[in-house]
Amino acid sequence: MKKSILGLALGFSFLLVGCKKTPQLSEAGIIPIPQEITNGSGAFELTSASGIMLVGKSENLTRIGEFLAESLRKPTGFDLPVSFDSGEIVLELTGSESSEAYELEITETGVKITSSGEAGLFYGIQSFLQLFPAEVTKAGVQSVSWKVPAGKIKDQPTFAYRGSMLDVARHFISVEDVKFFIDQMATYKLNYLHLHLTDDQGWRIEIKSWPKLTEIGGSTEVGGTEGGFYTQEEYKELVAYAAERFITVVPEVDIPGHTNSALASYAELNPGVNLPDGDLTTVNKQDLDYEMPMKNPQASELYTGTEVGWSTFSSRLELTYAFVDSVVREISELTPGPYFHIGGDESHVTEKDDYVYFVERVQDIVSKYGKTSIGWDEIATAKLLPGNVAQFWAKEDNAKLAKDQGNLVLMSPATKAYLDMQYDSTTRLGLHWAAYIELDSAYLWEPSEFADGIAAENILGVEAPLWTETITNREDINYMVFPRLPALAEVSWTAKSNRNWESFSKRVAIHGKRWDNQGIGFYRSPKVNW
Ligand code: TNX
Repeated sequence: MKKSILGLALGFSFLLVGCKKTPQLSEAGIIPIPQEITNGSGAFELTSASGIMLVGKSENLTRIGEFLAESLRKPTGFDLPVSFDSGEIVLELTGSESSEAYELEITETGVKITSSGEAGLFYGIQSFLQLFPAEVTKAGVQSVSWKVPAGKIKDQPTFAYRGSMLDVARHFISVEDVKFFIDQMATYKLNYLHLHLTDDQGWRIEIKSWPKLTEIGGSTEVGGTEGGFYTQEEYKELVAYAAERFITVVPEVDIPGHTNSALASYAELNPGVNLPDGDLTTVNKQDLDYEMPMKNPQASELYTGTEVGWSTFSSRLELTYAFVDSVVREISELTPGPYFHIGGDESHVTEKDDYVYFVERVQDIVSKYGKTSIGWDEIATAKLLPGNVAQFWAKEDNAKLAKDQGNLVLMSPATKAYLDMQYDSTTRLGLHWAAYIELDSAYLWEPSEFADGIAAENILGVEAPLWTETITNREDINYMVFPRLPALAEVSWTAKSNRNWESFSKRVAIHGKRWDNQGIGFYRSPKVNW
């Protein structure tokens, strides 16, 4: 008798484990949390008979439908045909705008995602995918019941620019690893990938008119290991891969400081000295006559350390601008997006006047090639062209200078948004010059209240940069990025009134299972009940 009761109890609990209850839509764990969620009753179940129906006119509609189908075919093993004829999952494009807003409606009999823009449709798909059981992210066909909770979502982003940056200069990051990162960005509805392509330690993008940049300047990286670079074909491949996920690449060439890799590649970019009598060993900067033909310019040594602020281009050397012109032209030709990032940070050895002169001339070059300049906040000490953007990372005064000139600010405060900052004093990777950034700290801030005098209308958006002095591969990236990138994505997508740490910490735990399924070794923050 006792035995059979025990057997019954055991059987019952197995049954409970076997058929996990579908949560309510509002509890399903979407990140970033949508602006409006209404729970429905019951659930929609995807089966081998399910299909995707497209409604609307756009060349890209089939591709967007296929993106959803492919994401679901892999774990379910279902056919999921995509057509304009039938299917209970409807993707409806109602306009031809660039709208990122969408609606998602789920009933027991069907699913409908509607937007007036392709990007909005894509974001509706991302929310929908997050509603499936965590096995949806596992490799190989999984046997679970593919239910999503019924209800309605109405959603749209708060900020237009929601980005992340990879520093591929300090350590080179392979095309495959950048693509993996792009996939993760897409999940969290981020739409700008800033690639920090050049720095003292490496030049990572092929420039056909200046080939030694990658031959020499791309050959090493921090620590002295072998470097690497993207050919123009590879860069285009990244741009296209990102674009398919509604992510725009922002290329950065960091100038006039952080330029040792270029100065090591081409001697003539270095200030030569006109030695009056041939054997002066030290020359004051004031004595240099930049307009004169140079004698004895020396290429610098390749650098594999991590100091900053010690290199600079020669601001009064005409060749500098011929060089910048070629680089901006070649990269702009490969970049359909509107922005070109000119760096401009930590030029500690550039004279103030030279710096301002340089930034102003470079903005003109960028604008000549049809792009809008973004630069680190220091560029606001120069006169900014209308529309150009200052990326705030350290100095509120610089952000204010940008605002006072009528320019927008991109918010990347190092104490909140820097993904290379350690979580705490025991973190094995990363730096801590700005702060230790635990998950709750990365989550609990509001861009429009962070810097004195910088309000929502002065802000283009939010970007989370990952500097790679200590980061060498995908595993390291994953550890620093998860779970903070989703926190920052929610800060940039969801209005402050809808954000809540308790709710986020519960939702992020659900995502932890998805990361485990993808082999993402994330930081198990003690602030979360994983
Ligand atoms: C400051 S942030 C830098 C980078 C470093 C980073 C490390 C900025 C514009 N410059 O050169 O990699 O700190 O956290």
